[in-house]
Amino acid sequence: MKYADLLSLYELPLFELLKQAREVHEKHWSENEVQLCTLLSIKTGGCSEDCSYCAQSARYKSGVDSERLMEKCDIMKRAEAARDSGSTRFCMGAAWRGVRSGTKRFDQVLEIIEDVSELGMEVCVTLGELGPDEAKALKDAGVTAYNHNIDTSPEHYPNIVTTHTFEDRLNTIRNVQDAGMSVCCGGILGLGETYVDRLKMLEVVSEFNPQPESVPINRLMPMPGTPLEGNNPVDIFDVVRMIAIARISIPGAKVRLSAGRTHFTEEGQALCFFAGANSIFYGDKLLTAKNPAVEKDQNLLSKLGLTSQKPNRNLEAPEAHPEKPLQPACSDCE
Ligand code: SAM
Ligand code: DTB
Ligand code: SF4
Repeated sequence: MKYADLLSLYELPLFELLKQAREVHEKHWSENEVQLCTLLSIKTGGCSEDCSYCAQSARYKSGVDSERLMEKCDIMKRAEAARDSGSTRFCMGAAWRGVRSGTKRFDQVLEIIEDVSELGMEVCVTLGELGPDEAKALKDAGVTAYNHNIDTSPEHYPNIVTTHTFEDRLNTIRNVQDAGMSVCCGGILGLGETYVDRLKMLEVVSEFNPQPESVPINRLMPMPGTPLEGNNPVDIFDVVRMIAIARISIPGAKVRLSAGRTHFTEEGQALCFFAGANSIFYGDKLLTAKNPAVEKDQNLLSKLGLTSQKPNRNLEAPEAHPEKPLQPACSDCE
């Protein structure tokens, strides 16, 4: 959806926007279901990149130590526990700039994915930058979806990260699509961006062809020691507004209410679900930051009459729109 149309949605009175988002939501997601995803940091800290929101960058004194890649058997135990607690998607994150075929650590990750994918959950990974070969190898190993966020608008991105570019992010997303994996791509609210940046971020994500299978909306969790530790929290109504606009502009995607829920009230979260959020991270830890306890989330979902979505291991990457051009891999290709 183009910026002008997103802006028209943004300018609506909140209840009118919610009404429109709800209509789209009911048409595409009539089941009152929420997907429960468990996140596990399989390689924490020590990252070469300088993303100014991230506690895992080696450049900041955030108190997050650099750890080695977790052992496969430990990951399997966590994946089995996630499945047993009702999660239908298991997302593994690594604090790397990216991965390269032919390296020991990439081979180890492929082995881990092969085993996790036997458990019957959707498998999502977020490992940073990928080339075409790496993307294909991940798909063959059993990855359902690859998470790679653009995080903010192309214009604001260089204010947040300097060690890689917005175009680098788009190239990886193109490689993921070409390999036939689903794309999970969203961003963070609270990076000092304007509402224009937020809408431009949604313009880029909603104009992907095919559109992403899932769209995480994170509210910045200000991490001590990072450059953004003192940022003001984004108002919950602004979060709700972005979820509603994401729902309308990317109707078939799971919109994931991601980082930041520990600071939201139950009423705030209920409004996010009403606006079109239909997926959450489930389990008391995100990568390094806190997430609500499982019992608390179960209680909230039950109070709202929401149930958990079944896994869809045969999930196909969304089809590209035949009459629209594929988005260019980077601006050099336009
Ligand atoms: N290194 C990989 C990458 O950059 O894509 C994967 C891990 S990275 C931590 C995954 C995503 O987590 C980021 O793109 C960002 O959207 C989100 N994230 C990281 N730190 C956050 C924070 N403090 N608050 C909210 N979201 C955060
Ligand atoms: C996403 O968009 N949010 C998740 C997941 N993808 C990998 C990560 C949130 C990280 C929050 C900060 C932390 O735990 O360090
Ligand atoms: Fe590294 Fe990813 Fe954190 Fe950036 S967001 S510092 S690439 S782990």
